[in-house]
Amino acid sequence: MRTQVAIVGAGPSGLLLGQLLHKAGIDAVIVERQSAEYVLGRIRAGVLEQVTIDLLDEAGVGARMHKEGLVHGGFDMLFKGERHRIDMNRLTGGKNVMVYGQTEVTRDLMDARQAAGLTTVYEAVNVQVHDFDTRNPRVTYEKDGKTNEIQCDFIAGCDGFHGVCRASAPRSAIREYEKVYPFGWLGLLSDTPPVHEELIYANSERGFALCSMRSQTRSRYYLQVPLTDKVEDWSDEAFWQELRLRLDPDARNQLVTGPSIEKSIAPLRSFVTEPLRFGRMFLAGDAGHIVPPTGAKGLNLAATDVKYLFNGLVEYYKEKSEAGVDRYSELALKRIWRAERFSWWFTSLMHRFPENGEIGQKLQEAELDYLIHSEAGSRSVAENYVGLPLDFGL
Ligand code: RFL
Ligand code: PHB
Repeated sequence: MRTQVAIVGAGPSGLLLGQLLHKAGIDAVIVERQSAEYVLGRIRAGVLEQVTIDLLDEAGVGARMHKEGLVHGGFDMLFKGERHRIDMNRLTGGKNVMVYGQTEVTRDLMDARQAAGLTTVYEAVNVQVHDFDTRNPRVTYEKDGKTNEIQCDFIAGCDGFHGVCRASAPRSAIREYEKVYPFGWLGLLSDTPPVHEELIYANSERGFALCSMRSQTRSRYYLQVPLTDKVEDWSDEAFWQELRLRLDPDARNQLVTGPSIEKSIAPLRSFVTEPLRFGRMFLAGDAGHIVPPTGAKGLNLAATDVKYLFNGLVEYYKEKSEAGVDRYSELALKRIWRAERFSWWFTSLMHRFPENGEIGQKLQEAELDYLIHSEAGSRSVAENYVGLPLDFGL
């Protein structure tokens, strides 16, 4: 089989790139290791920045998001038992975020791909990338016992943190920066009304908690837990009890509990690969970087990587110029490092780090106190949370 762009991975990065390329008349084939149901079963991101919303519109898949997504103009920060609202909308001159789950974004993209009759190979085994240092790269995979080959102009590595693309880049050409945090997030999804109409980020004595949602009737909550904890250690009742203890009295009284639909533990990591281009192979999304989820940046960064890569590919095919693909890595990394900084900072501010001692705790409280009382401090949080514009600082 021959195509212009072979995309490895059918997560949000791969599907969005595929859809944008299709709209621009550029051929792409997607090869995914898992089944479509498995991809849809992963409960992940919930908050979309304006640039991501715009991109989904550009890809022609925004209709359901605008109908069902919840527009949020602020969020609460809870510390020392009190909640303080960050009025993002006012502080950023009218910007908001959209609460709409990654599962739904993925479903909308999958539906659009299917409606357009485009090829996605699911449950591909032993996917490998070859010859990306030449003008004739290839992707091979096994399916139903047969080996298949895709010849292409470019490979887009959209295969997440554990994918094959980054792992196939020559070790001498790659530099990786990593910080692993000494705790994880235990997440619980339930068909219960959210405790509050906006998100609550809580810094409590017992550790961080986040109250988020997927709709007016579906809630998503997270607790900071030690890395040694296992999901099986946490009954639903134990989760709700611990969440109550990390909230303020008002929220505690409002909290509606119920059986979990999903429960999982995710480790927290900051990670960046440089560069994001190896000859004719590019990395986009979690394949190239990971942020801790505290700032809700992972999916949004994946979307903006895809936008920069898409622009470069359009320039290549429509204007016969390599300038855009040549700049991809540099442009994307600028934005990535800014989001890495914010996610690391927000994580450091909101979680408990016993290893930093009492002084660490006092300094954290002083910083929170400064942020909510300073217009400049609050604005800095707000402008990063809603997302920096695509051309910020360029
Ligand atoms: P994905 O979603 O990991 O998709 C990669 C796909 O590649 C496939 N794959 C392969 N396919 C073929 N061959 C191989 N060898 C392959 N290896 C892997 C995988 O099966 C998969 O389908 O990466 P992508 O597309 O770059 O998307 C990134 C986002 O999923 C991620 O950044 C976000 O989920 C992060 N994230 C959040 N981001 C936000 O913007 N806002 C949030 O509120 C937010 N909350 C979160 C999050 C991530 C979380 N977890 C569990 C990591 C909350 C959590 C708990
Ligand atoms: C979520 O709803 O899953 C979510 C929301 C905000 C975050 C992280 C995750 O910062």
